Amino acid sequence: MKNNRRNFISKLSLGIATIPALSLASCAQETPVETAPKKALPVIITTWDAGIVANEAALANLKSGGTSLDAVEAGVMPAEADAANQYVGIGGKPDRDGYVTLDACIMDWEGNAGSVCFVQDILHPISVARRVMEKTPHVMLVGTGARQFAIEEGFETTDLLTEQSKKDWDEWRKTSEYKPVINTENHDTIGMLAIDEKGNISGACTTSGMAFKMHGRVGDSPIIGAGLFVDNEVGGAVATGLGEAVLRTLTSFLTVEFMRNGMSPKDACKAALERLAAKHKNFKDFQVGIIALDKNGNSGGYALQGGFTFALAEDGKNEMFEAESLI
Ligand code: SD4
Repeated sequence: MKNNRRNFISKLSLGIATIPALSLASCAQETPVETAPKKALPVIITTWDAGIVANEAALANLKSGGTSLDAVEAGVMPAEADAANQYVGIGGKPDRDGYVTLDACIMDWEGNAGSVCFVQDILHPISVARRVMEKTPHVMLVGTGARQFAIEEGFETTDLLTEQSKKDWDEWRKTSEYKPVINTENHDTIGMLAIDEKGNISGACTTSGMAFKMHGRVGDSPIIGAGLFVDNEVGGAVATGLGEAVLRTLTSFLTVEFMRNGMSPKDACKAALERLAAKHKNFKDFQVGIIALDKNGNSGGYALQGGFTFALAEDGKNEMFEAESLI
């Protein structure tokens, strides 16, 4: 059930002190500031409408003894395996040359991170990203190297281009016009943040990226600091939307830094989007949404444009919300 956004806003503002706008110079501050009372843990927050199913999978994992890292991996996997979701994993819309290429990353409460970019034929890139994190001295593997590593690790190859996505690609090729539509283009990339009962935060982000992108294009989603960032002393953030704009302004890292300086998760998302908007003259032409979770389990989201939804699981509930927006 989609909630009235005002309810959520008033719910979020309860107990949160008003924080003045902070200058970048003050971002050097190291000590996290308490902004709001502790929530009952766990708390899970996920981008877009597929977030409800993702949160359920993550909660089930936590219940069976998983950590927040296990939970975010398990949480985003149903979307990767859902052929009807055309923005993640199998069924993802191909690039302009007809190839489905996937980006994913994962980060845990100890600051460990793993990422795969531009990987093909692998159903669960999030699990490959986790293996990169746990089994290699590296953070990122790309393209054929990432695919080769996945196969060596026992992942099977799968044809990810579905009939529907091929049809959409054929249709697009009639004009080959590329103009991202604010919310429908790339809708449903999964970005998830979870804090478990021990207070440990992890995050995951997985996508097939922008539909009909140039072959070889990588967006923000697998880039630590852009699509996802976690600092367990402070919190975590995930971005979705036009990856190029997020890459230019390192939105997730910036959101966490704003929380470090005392902003609530929602205010930090908003401030990071104000920065992004200030750096992009055309910011009214595209969408970016951010969700954030702090070390006390408080969470929030914000977007450039209306229509950005996220799912929040806390206090035994799992509900959709529409974020407030700058425009
Ligand atoms: C990208 N940021 O590849 C991704 C797309 C996305 O919801 O998040 N869509 O640019």
